[in-house]
Amino acid sequence: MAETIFSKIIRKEIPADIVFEDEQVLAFRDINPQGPTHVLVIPKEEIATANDIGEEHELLIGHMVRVATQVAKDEGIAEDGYRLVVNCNPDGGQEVYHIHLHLIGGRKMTWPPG
Ligand code: DGP
Repeated sequence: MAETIFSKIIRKEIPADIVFEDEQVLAFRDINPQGPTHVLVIPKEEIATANDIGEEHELLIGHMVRVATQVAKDEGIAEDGYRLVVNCNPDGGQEVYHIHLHLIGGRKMTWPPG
């Protein structure tokens, strides 16, 4: 896959407001927040889209979800609630082709999404 701007954020070549990092994942604040809390959780491994998740990624994807829920608790939005979103390909609204989990909260959200 072609490298994206998220690879540069992982390598710290461009700045980001990082809220969590370990060997497998990085979590940082979205540059265009859709709520008072909007954090992206990304794997350090380059996986382009949800369609590219293989059996070998199951633990990694589970880890991303657990990190997102821990960040939600750290941000103080867990009890009120939040949304976890993975946009896939053009119809899903994906703009950056390095898979990422959006954690959005701090406001009441509507359903269905637009
Ligand atoms: P998506 O549409 O699901 O591909 O979301 C991509 C998100 O990435 C979008 O909400 C804006 C965010 N984003 C894009 N470039 C940057 C960047 O350079 N820094 C940060 N922090 N976020 C970015």
